[in-house]
Amino acid sequence: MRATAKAHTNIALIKYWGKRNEELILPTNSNLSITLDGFYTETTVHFKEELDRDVFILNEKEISGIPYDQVTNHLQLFRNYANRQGLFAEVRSLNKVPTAAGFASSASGFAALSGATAKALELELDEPTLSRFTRQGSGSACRSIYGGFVQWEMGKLDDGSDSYAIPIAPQDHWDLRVAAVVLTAKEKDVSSRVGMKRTVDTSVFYDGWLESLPRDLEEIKVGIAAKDFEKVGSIAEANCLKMHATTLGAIPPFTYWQDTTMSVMETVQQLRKDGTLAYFTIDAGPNVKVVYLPEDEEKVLAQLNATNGVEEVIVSKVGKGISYV
Ligand code: 2P0
Repeated sequence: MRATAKAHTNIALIKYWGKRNEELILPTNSNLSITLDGFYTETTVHFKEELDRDVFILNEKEISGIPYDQVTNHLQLFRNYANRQGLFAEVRSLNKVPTAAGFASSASGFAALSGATAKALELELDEPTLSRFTRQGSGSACRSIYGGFVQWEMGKLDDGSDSYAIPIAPQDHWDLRVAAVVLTAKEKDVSSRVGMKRTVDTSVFYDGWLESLPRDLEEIKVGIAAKDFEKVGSIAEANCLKMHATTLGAIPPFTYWQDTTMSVMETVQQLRKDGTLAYFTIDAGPNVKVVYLPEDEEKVLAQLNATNGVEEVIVSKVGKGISYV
């Protein structure tokens, strides 16, 4: 009873920023991402009769504490579903997501864990069901089941059965590039889980954020279908700015930006003034991701690398969905 799955991380163009149910991980809004080929997790799950507890090995090191608890809780969802209580697993993960790049490895991590666990238990889950399971490990991970352009449906039901990812356009629909701009990093002091909760509970700007989302989502999908880069990029950049604005209205207020974050934002805006279409987006950390078209790669990378505080720029193409090794 053993299987290996590989899943890629993703970057949201329309952000998930808040939960309506924290235990089931149900979001306050539908959101949309691109799966990236540059960063992935490969996980082998091996259920063994002789184990009396789960074992989690990440990058060759045995893990304990909160990450172990998250993995074993996630395995428990599948054990309950398969009616295999008392059957434990050795989980071995290799993470090709440099933490410095500011991508949550939880997205590729929980997607690969879910895929490998379901396969090892011979569950034959369809993709929406697999996405629903994955969502309960980490919200953004439910989008990493699919390649290309992916929407996470917020759903309406209390039990979460209608909250899962759906593919919007496949990997080969559109050759976009995403540069992960790694900055000289300081410690991140508000995790995304804590940050989004504080924002939902206290931000005076949260209602405005929520109100603006359905239109952003509809419009960006029109842009993706038409491959209208200016439309898609400008909606994504504005959506990111609105998400980050909500943190300034929280009590106590906070921001994920550093001075160098703003330097990169300025570089991107200057590129546009000079006639090159490029747009930024930022998650719950200081690093910036820049979306651009392949023909502009040389110009975009030169300007990003010349920006103060930039340590490294890592380029991704649009990636594929979960696969089994
Ligand atoms: C996103 N982020 O849509 C947003 C944008 C960060 C900013 O999803 O609590 O690790 O595990 O569901 O998915 C990061 O949060 O949070 C995230 P949990 P997750 O990509």
